[in-house]
Amino acid sequence: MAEAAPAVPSNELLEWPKKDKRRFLHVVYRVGDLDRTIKFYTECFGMKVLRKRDIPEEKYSNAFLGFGPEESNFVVELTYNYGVDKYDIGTGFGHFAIATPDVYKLVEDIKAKGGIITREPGPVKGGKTVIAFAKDPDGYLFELIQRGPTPEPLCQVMLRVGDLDCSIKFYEKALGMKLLKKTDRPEQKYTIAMMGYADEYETTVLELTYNYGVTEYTKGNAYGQVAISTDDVYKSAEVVNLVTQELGGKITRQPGPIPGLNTKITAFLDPDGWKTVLVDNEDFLKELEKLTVLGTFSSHTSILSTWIWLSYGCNLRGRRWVKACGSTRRCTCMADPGSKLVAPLGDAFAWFWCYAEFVCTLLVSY
Ligand SMILES: N[C@@H](CCC(=O)N[C@@H](CS)C(=O)NCC(=O)O)C(=O)O
Repeated sequence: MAEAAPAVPSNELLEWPKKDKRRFLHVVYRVGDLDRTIKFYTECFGMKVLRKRDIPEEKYSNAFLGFGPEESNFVVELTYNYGVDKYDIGTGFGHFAIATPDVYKLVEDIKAKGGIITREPGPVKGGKTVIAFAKDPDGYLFELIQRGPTPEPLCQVMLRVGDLDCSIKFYEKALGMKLLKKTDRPEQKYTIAMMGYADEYETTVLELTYNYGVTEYTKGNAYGQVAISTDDVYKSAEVVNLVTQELGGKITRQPGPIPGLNTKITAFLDPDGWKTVLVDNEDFLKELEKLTVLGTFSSHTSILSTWIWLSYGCNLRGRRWVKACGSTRRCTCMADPGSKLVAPLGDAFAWFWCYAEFVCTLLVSY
């Protein structure tokens, strides 16, 4: 009989999230028109489109945008479901935040591009930091926060919670986050907790907001989840499972590879029902590498095919090139007198170019 793997003691298991290699990867949410949102984020916020994908079998498309590459930065993963142009954002989702050295200037630029500012720039009520709020085409709010240059301008995801102490404990224990800052503003009747893995001015953080006396919010169907990296989805899920027994929440997807993609993930809800997905670090990087290889390959392939078509029209007279590729033996001669010399040279050059392209593609890709 096979022996069961020895169970890891729970206090040892609970240490795992703190030792794990974690960072915020992306936030997933739904939009009614991808192009409209892409135009808004690139023109008004200065984000870059990092990649797009279309999954017709599942009737949805994604676009990834951010201020830096996915290998190092937090990005937004926009989801467009075919035919759905409106979503309910609910009352629980708060905002995303963008750090910028000059909120006043950013607000002017956004207005000039026709964007909506819902709160004019100025010090936050009860504090000193200059903020403003912009609304995107689907109604998601973006807090614009004045701060010096930072490697991660996409700096916060704000969610409202019904029991702040319970949520802080959950994100500390289940996800290994640190409580970076807790601010109580009694005059404004709210308390916020910044939760994350490193300095809030250098990386993205989760801002949990408790409004005095409010314990329930609606979730709507627009906001999705944040994705966080891990070195071991299985161990991480065991920890989450333990913590949910104490603090609430539940695992919604058992750890394992996504069929067809092989990236290992696990997903769960926190005590308020906010979803987090943990994604295997190595698998995530492999997925991005595959995309780079495909991208490089397709760009080289298009250079190659452009060259082939140019050659077809101008130099090698196509038929002879086709012959050189071995697909037909019929086209043995060219019309002009010099062809016997030039055409074979052209064929050799075409072959040389094919191989050179292929080798370059491999070198650039790996
Ligand atoms: N009731 C607020 C509490 C959170 C809050 O007020 N946050 C600050 C930013 S940290 C804010 O939005 N202030 C608005 C202002 O200063 O006009 C909510 O649920 O959004």
